[in-house]
Amino acid sequence: MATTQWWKNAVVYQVYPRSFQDSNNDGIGDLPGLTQRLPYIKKLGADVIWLNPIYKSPDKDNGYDISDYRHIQDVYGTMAEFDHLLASAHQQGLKILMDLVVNHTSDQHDWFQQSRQSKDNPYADYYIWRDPVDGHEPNNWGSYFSGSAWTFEPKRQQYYLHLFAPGQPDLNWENPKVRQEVYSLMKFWLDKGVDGFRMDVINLISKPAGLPDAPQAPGALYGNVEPIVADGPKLNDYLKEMNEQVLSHYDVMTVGEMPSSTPEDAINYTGFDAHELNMVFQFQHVTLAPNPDKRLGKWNDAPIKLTELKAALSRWQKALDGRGWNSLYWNNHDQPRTISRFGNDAPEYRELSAKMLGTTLHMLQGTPYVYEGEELGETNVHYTRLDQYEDLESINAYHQLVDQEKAVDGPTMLKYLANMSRDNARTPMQWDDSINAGFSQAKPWFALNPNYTKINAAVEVGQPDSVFSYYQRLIALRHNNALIVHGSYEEIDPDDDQVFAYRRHYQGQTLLVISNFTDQTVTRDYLQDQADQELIGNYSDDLGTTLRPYETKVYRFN
Ligand code: TEU
Ligand code: CA
Repeated sequence: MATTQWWKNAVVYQVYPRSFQDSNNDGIGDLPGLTQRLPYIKKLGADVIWLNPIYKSPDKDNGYDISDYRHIQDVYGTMAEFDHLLASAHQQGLKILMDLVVNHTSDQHDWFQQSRQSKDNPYADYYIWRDPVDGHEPNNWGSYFSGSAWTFEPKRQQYYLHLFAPGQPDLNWENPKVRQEVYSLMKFWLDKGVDGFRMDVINLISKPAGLPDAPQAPGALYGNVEPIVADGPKLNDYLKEMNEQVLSHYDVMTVGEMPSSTPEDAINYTGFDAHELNMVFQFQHVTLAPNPDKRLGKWNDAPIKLTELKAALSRWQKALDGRGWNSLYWNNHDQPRTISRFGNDAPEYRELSAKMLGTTLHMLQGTPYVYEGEELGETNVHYTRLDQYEDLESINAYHQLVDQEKAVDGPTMLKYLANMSRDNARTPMQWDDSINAGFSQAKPWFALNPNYTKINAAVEVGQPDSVFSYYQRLIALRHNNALIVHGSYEEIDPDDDQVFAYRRHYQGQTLLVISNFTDQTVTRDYLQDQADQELIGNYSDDLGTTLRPYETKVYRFN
């Protein structure tokens, strides 16, 4: 089936279901709650909803450990409630992407429960089992969630691989039976009418032959596998087979989460002639300030250099222009809130920088993703204590790096966690200033960001100067401008460490986007000598060559 590439004109809204809307007052978001809130997503102007995993799961990694791909997690509701959600979304002109997590399953999945019993059962080779080497783990691979990536199973006298938690054993994609199981479960959901998939760490599914040792980070096993596991030898074969056997038979959208992939990799998997995926989530703009001490990986609180952020985004814009398609995101359930990271969440600058960051991203070439709460200008929580965290990645990292490795002291690691923890993005949605922010009548599963009394949908929807209204206008601009969707990309002054400016060109029209990433007033002369039509900006008047703190403006030249 020829796809219509509808996703090129789309804006995606990401819903983390457990934190979006509770409907039965158990403190956990659920599908009926999301169904109630579809009009809000429609009002924003989004076209597609990406739903984080809602399948049966022991919830060791908030649903990214799936024990049954064909049943809904009880706390989220029933399959009938999912069917109602999908039908309601389609009635309102919204599509739904499911989250496909097939690099690994839960250790509670029946396949693994049988696989671990012996070396000769029908599921024995559904996972990656290896004999001990000199009585130890088969190699030096470390888990993303700290500790070794191997766990010993006495019943088999073997280790099994888990790039993430021990409760997330990696599937053996070399086994054709595993691939057929995946294609079958994909068809199950596509035949129900879902509109595509976001594919979890899909570029990790092909492991290097012989599982060689990783380039060891000094002194720690923590998360050192990505350099040799990402973009493995058979990834193209698997994605082409998946496309041939499943995706090409449906008019759907696919986005592959690909940690550490480069633009060249992305063209390899999503090039218009690749017949694999439509786009990737790349990580180069959200991994800019790793800790100089490699043992600490992403845990750091060094400021981001704007020139590096510009270089990362420009690299992808230029490389994929005319050859592939970008996904555009600042936020998701794994990233800290972008205002606190790339903008300024101080009260006098929060809304200005929210609008500036939104403009900077949404005027680029690609499909923009808005993560729940981003459209309200939500910020990091600024946690101060370890017991405020819920996410195993953060908690495990603290214990491994502070208690076991003694690679960093506790107070410093708490600063790093506050800056980078995924929990910053997982606090319940801020609907209004009532108790529990209108998210639930019960105590929420996870504490709200205390600023919900001031930052919430009730104060913003319908308020012309709000971040929500600004995002509505950004999305409407994209829906009504082929120049924004299809225009080529031209960066301006890559060495400018205060202002991010770029042009887009299409059929004789030019868009000029300028964003001041600082709290200083600056001037730039490339605004001076041309007639222009200002499409959007976050200040009410236009001072020409002057850019006030976090000022952003977009001009169209015909
Ligand atoms: O994330 C994979 C991934 O790249 C993140 O774990 C990221 O590397 C990590 O947060 C360090 O920056 C996907 C899901 O988005 C994440 O929520 C899951 O925990 C993970 O895979 C395992 O399924
Ligand atoms: Ca609920």
